[in-house]
Amino acid sequence: MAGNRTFTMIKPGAVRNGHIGGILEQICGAGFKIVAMKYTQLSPAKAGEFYAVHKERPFYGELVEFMSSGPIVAAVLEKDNAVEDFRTLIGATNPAEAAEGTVRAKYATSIGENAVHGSDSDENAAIEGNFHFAGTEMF
Ligand code: FUP
Repeated sequence: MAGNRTFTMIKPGAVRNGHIGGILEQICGAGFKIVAMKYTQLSPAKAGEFYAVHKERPFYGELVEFMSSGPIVAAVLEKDNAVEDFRTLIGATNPAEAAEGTVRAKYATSIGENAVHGSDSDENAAIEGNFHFAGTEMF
């Protein structure tokens, strides 16, 4: 059965470009409820840990540098079929391939700086939410 929570980050590039408000409006307008949220900055070590699955990929170093380069908005979101519906809302990893109107089509500047993260499974949504939030910070 599909779960009802996903985890997202508004990445440093989108924050720098002034898109926090626009992105949150699109997310909430699509029916997602905010269960947890914080404005924070990842250390390189934390960013490296979050993206450890990509450790052997050529872009890993740049990814860690970018994700720790400035503040992010981290959030846990709730909706029926949250993981899949959120990935549809944000569009393809590469904004050049993202469907028109998706968050990445509107706000991402490149595949490496692609505006937002969205969990890719219910299992990872739970792991990623717990990585950023204590139980007392989720409502
Ligand atoms: P997604 O699930 O859409 O966030 O995509 P991935 O898990 O495949 O990638 C995670 C992050 O790695 C992307 F958001 C950006 C970075 N990445 C690159 O920089 N280059 C690539 O070719 C693929 C991913």
